[in-house]
Amino acid sequence: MTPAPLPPDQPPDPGGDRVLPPGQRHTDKLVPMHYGRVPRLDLQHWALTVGGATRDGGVQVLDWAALQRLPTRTVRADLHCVAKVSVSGLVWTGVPLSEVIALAPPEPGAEHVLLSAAYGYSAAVPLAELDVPEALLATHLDGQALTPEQGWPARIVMPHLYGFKGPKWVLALDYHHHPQRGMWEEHGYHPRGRVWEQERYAHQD
Ligand SMILES: Nc1nc2c(c(=O)[nH]1)N[C@H]1C(S)=C(S)[C@@H](COP(=O)(O)O)O[C@H]1N2
Ligand SMILES: [Mo]
Repeated sequence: MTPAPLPPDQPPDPGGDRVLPPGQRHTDKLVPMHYGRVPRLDLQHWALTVGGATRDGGVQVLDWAALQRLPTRTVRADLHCVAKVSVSGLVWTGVPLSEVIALAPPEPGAEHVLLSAAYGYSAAVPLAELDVPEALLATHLDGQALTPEQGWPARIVMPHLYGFKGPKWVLALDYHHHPQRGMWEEHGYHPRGRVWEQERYAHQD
């Protein structure tokens, strides 16, 4: 997949390269942050499965070839870790999650999503946070294919949410009728995780 160049008219992420969300401090470059080892995936076997409470009750398997047929988008965004460091001005390219949702829509009322990745990492997110134009199934960073440490072949990017909501090495998106708990939510982190509202911990609600 050849990433599209950054459209000149695209505004930067709110706050851009200068203003950080409350409670965050800059760090210079993307330092890979994850639990455990970097999984060894291969494109022959990789797929994103979209399942759970789908409208037609089926499971959509989006393999690498199918992914290449979908439109892409490039988004310039900062990455904000809930542990309070931020990296500015990353340029992500990938398939908008709205396209993925359109391919395999949820059942009416299934408004929660659990995203799962290799080695059991998971993140829970309300469907509405995923179905925004800048939310991506990202395959490229700064015009280059993701490195294994960065989540190759694909990771979820939702610039308005804390980094923990975006699994690297993502494998599944499942719709649910009730809120789920992923790895961080299980430890008291926020069910929605919006950065500009500082939604770090569930007990803030
Ligand atoms: N599979 C997986 N994805 C993950 C994580 C992880 O531990 N495992 N950490 C998350 C967290 S907390 C952050 S801040 C970002 C960090 O992205 P980076 O490693 O590219 O800096 O990845 C997110 N995605
Ligand atoms: Mo993080």
